[in-house]
Amino acid sequence: MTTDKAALRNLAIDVLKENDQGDYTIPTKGLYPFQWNWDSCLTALGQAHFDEARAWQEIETLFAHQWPDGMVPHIVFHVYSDGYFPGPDVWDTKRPTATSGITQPAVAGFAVKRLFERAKDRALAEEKARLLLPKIDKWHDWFYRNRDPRGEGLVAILHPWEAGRDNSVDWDEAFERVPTDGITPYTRRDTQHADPAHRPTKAQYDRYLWLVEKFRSLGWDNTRLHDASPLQVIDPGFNAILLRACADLAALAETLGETAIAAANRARAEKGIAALDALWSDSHGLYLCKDRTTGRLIDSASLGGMLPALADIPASRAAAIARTIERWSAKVKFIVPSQDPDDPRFEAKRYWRGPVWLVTNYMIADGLAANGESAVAEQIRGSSLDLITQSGFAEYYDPITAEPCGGGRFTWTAAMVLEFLA
Ligand code: 9YW
Repeated sequence: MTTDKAALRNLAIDVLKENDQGDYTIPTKGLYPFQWNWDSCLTALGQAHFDEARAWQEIETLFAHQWPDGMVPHIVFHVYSDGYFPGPDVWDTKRPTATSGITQPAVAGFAVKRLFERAKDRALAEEKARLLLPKIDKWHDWFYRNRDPRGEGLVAILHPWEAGRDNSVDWDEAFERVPTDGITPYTRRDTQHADPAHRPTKAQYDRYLWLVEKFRSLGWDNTRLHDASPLQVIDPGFNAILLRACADLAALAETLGETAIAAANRARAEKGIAALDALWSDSHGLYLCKDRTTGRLIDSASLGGMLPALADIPASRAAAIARTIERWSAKVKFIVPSQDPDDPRFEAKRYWRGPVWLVTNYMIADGLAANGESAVAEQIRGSSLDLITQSGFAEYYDPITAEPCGGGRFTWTAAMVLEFLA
């Protein structure tokens, strides 16, 4: 593929337009035919480079499906398609428009502040930011009420799909406690669209489904799910994204004169940043997940532990993360791999157990650049664009060979290219 910036930009815009359904965008045709939560918020950043109104619409559509309790679901099933499993009938959340029953990383606050700051159409930006502000605040409040019931300052994910890093090594240990007996027999669809060797295993899928069926049996009542779930993991990446979103929402609210929203989100961010430090691992040079059910840190060095670069962590921690990336980059050709390449559980092509993803690259690079680690940030950006020119707009890439993996013509990958080129 071309290395010419303008040509690359146009190719990225083509991917976004191809997957555009009018007021929301699907991640890719075939494999993922609905609207995904964090995909949409990051996609909006790309769309804003050529159509600001369309970018705002993307996030507005997502929030139109916010649950009455404040949760923003991870999938909105706008139009029925049997190409994806588990579909709306399995989730059975009984929403007016079908949605899944779990959430995803809270990038909305971060994306909306960024859209607002860059907007050329100031009147539109103010109108949309005012509309979204209370909704995002309600979502943040939902997180701490339902996923941090004892007020520790950090929230737990109850399902690997919530973290957005479905089959990461991070969940292996906790997954051993999730049973598989009694699940309804099912047929996967993902392995019909993508190479099964690049996807989660059957043992993992069985557990994904057991959790869905468990939560469904509790009527998707979020006041009950946390304590009932055998999987409660405090993911530093997930928390850091939420904490950055809280800080960004506080700043945006301040600008718009919404002082109560500003104060609430600033307090969440400050408490969470202080609590996050307990997840730091000196030996790995990054943050680790904590298993809330055992109270122990999980010994897995993944990119989830580097995403805190995006939040307001101490500069010394950000610098240590940059050094860890330098160490990892000596072992693979393209960064940032989703797992430490020296870890025996590393798998170069299997989804979140090794491959490089442009969205996580974007967030890590952004955080490192803001912390003065511009050389490593630039290295991540360079690697990302090299992968595109060698292998196109794939879902994810083998960090050793650059082989494109998963789905093709992928929306958020293209959106991140527009960001990296800007
Ligand atoms: C699934 C859409 C989603 C992403 C997730 C990623 C994958 C598969 O694709 O999930 O079935 O939900 O892991 O982060 O949002 O691109």
